[in-house]
Amino acid sequence: MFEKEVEKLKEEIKQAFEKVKDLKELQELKVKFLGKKGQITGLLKRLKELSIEEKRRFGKELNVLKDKVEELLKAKEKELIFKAEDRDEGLDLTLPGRRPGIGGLHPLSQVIDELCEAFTRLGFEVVTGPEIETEYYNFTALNIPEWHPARDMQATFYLENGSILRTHTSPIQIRTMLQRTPPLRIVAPGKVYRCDADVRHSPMFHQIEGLMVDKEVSFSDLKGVLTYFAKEIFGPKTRVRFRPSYFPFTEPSVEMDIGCVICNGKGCRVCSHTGWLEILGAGMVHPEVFRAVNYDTSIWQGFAFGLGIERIAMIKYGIDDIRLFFDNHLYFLQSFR
Ligand code: 2U9
Repeated sequence: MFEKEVEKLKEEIKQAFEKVKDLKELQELKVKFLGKKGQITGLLKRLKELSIEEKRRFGKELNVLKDKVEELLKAKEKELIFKAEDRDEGLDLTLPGRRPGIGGLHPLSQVIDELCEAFTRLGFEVVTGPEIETEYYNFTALNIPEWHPARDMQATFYLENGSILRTHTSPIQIRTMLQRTPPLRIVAPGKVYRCDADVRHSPMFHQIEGLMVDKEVSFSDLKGVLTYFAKEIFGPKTRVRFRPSYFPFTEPSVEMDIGCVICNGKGCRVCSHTGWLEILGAGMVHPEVFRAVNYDTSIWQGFAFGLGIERIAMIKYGIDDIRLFFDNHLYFLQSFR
């Protein structure tokens, strides 16, 4: 009698767990079999009606059955939750969508674009050229003598075939002058290479150089163009000053400073307490350079300038280590988006 009831219950449990469709039904099964008034609980209560031997046998059997039902409940619950997540009702349509990662221009590309746009507004055209150069285009045509320290093995990357990696973008202007006839207004941005590496120097860095050639181009034009550039890039209130300097390819030569953007000219660590930041070199094109490209120096004059992009970007954004531009840490790059 008791045995049959136990067997019947076992069968009922088996079928119930096969049929159960959702978590609500599963909870109902839990109550039905294990609840205070549940079927297993009911049979356990009736054990006292049995003989000692039967009590022992069925007591053990019912406890095993109870454990089994508990196990089945857990397993089925896992299975049903997994299924529910897979179905539509498990999809939370109110969750915000996942945004695709959006790329952005590298800060140096942004500065190059900004500089090119500023000079384009003044009628300059953007030109480019090869990064592997000959000593002639990189040095000789620019009136840089054989003995000049810039030609040193230490400063220049020499390739096995005798070519070099350009140390400035000036060979672009030489090539352009050889291809065209004046008047000329060009800016040449690009990568340049020098054997140098520390917080302020990278073996590869970027320059932009400009060249204007015409019949009447004066030092005043140079000052006007470069003052316009400084105010465009660093703001309309930017002050500039020109100091005499020396470059083999320009005569006379100058360096241009802007009032320190950090301390506003009062003097700080960044400007070495001078109130000024050096940002570019420039000058009137040396007659020897015009002779190298067969431009008649009795007709044509010109000015040229050169500046380092990284230096401009470091000043503009207050960056103190040039290597940050090339480490490509997303956290750094994303702050320029
Ligand atoms: C031609 C004739 C003249 C380009 C010039 C500079 C002065 C200059 C430096 C600035 C910082 C290089 O990046 S840097 O290290 N450049 O000071 N560059 S005049 O003069 C030219 C170029 C081409 C045919």
